[in-house]
Amino acid sequence: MDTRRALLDALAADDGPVSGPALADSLGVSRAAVWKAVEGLREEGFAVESTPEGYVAPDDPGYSGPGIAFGLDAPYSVEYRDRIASTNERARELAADGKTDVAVVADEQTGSRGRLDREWVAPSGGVWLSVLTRPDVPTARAPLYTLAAAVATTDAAREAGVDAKIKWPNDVLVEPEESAAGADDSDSTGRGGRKLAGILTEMEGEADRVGWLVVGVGVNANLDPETLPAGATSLSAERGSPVDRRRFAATLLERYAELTASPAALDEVLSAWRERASTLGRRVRVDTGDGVVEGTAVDVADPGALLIDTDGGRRRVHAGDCEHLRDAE
Ligand code: BT5
Repeated sequence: MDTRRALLDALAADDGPVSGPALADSLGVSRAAVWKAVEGLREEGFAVESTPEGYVAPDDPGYSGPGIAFGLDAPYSVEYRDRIASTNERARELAADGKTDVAVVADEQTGSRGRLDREWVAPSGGVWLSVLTRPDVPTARAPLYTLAAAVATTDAAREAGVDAKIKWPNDVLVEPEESAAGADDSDSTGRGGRKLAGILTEMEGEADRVGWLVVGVGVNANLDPETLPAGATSLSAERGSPVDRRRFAATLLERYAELTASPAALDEVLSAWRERASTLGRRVRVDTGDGVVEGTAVDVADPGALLIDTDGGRRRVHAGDCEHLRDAE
């Protein structure tokens, strides 16, 4: 696996052909090992070409494990499945096996979940992925990783030409266009916009340190919103054309890796989140599971709590389902 990743990086770094002996030399492995890695990549759908001068990466690396890992500037290996029950579940299995720094990516999920065990609809054509890491941080900071994933997803959507925003705590959405009268019919669901992506974070903590952390991101990429639950949208529907999922997934993973690279990087997540938030400044109603808090969302505070000004004073909410209300409500 490591030889393959090194081979992909070497091919990505070089425009022209790279010879087998040169690869063996630079990777510090035998020529037979290079050949085996090339064969393995081809079996996974990454069509490495052989020319008299050496190996060349395919023009279209494709949406596959090696395709996503090709030129990826993030410290994850990529495990790709055409079809899987749930990428989060698979990442948890890998965690139980002691693995780390893996991105599990699937084209289709047959048993994926949202928060509180809700169903997540994930047909072929989406970007469904889960990143397993073992960050050396206190358990209390874990919510920052969810916010980081929301920022990363928003940035990848914007790079793809879709003006996405974040709804606290874990939704990425596209706000309805205001009509001249300021009415927004499409917002009758109270979601504050059409849902483009959702995030599910799962973790295991040891004492006050995170043991493993799985951040699962589901993005409706090339999907017809008609096939999704009411109130959903997709990148392709918003853009009017399909998105390059390989590039989108790579951008998302690279941004997430950058935002979570160190404690100092994590310190920047809240401000990045604020800049992309749709929730702040709005009237909201949050069902915390332990009561409803209603008021104006004024800020997000470490490590991801929403601050709400209510009639009875300022409240700090750590988790829950958030509804954006119209000003009149
Ligand atoms: C979420 O939950 O938004 C988190 C979704 C996380 C999914 C990813 S995909 C990769 C990884 N593997 C998994 O098994 N899960 C993660 P929540 O906030 O609870 O929202 C769930 C609600 O969103 C559902 O009850 C539906 O109303 C709605 N929903 C379901 N599928 C949707 C979709 N594809 N697009 C938009 N909304 C959807």
